[in-house]
Amino acid sequence: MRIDIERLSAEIDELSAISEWPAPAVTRVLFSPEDMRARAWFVEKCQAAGLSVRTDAVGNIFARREGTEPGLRALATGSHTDAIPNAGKFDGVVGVLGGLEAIRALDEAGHQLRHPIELIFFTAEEPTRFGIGCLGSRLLAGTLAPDQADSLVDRNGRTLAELREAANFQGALGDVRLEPGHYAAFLELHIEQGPTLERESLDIGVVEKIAAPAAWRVTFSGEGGHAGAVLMPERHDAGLGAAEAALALERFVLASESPDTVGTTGVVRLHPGAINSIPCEAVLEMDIRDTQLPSRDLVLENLDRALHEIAARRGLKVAKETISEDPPATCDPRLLEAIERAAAGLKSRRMISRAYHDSLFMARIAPTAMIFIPCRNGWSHRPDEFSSPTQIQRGVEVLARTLVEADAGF
Ligand code: HGY
Ligand code: MN
Ligand code: MN
Repeated sequence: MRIDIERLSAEIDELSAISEWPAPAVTRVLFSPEDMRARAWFVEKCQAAGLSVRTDAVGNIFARREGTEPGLRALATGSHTDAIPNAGKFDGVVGVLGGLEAIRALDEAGHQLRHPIELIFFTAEEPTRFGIGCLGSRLLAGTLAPDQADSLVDRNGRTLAELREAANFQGALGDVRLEPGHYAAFLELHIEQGPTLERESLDIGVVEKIAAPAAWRVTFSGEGGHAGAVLMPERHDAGLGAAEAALALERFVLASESPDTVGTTGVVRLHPGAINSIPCEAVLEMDIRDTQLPSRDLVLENLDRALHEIAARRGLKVAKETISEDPPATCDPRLLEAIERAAAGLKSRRMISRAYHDSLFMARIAPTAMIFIPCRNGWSHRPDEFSSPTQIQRGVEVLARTLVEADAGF
């Protein structure tokens, strides 16, 4: 079997050019013109490979090839191509286009799988549009109520329902859900988005556990006022409440016993956002994770208390909205062994994923595992994110071989 890395590298570059931001940055947000162009481009590629394609009501795309034994449940692989602002060109894309290349390589080698194979392009793994990550895979796994999803609102006040209708994603969100057992197994190839594999000069990461993200939206409200006229003792500055909250999050995370506890205040919006106006409102979006739930939830408990203490002391109102609080996912032991067999001859190790992925939700409905490849300095979510053609080729080869292993064993 031969992985055509020249073809795959050219496709990764072609897709990266469909971006709202100029190269080397990639930005491709759900429902943007770039997202829609990328979807059309991807469907054409799948059809050219002889796959039948369907799109569900939230825009998940399924490209399918039948197997030699009708009636067997499909094997599935896939990832996402949406990209946060100022991102790189490999996050998610390696799993989508690498999955396509694995299917083509098996086909070109004349290897017909017993099971049908489905390549999944998940809608909105990134939280950029609505603040919640893994929108497509949450709905597939049935962990997000369809009407709650349809009423998600973006910063321009447009709902998912409106935007998906405008994008011509047909059908009711309630029809997106797949029953547990729908797939025989799910595999996702992804860049590590961390430094471990490169630091230890390894080729393949066999992911056993996927960290659980919690995402909060916190709004402080104060009186605002003239930056010159209101003396300091009379102020109720929402911006400073927000600043204290972000530092409190850092304090609680650093105090955690678990080295895997991380916390980020990635969004801060001040209103009205004028240099000479005391912020009357500050909206924070806070991301807190760990693979150990108790460590993560202790941070959440402390943070919740601190938010109310800061607000009381500063004469502010505070409102906290839980965007998501998910449990970590454990990958299927049989698939982990299959990946290790497929990676024979390469240097691999078992590891956890600190980033979340669509596999976090696919693990709710199918035996699931992830294959990591190294990325330079562990960098991701930045334009200089990079994995070499050789690293990508090895990852795709291991994915293809693992599909063959799963085809025999599941
Ligand atoms: O944030 C994450 O972990 C993923 O890259 N969306
Ligand atoms: Mn990402
Ligand atoms: Mn990703």
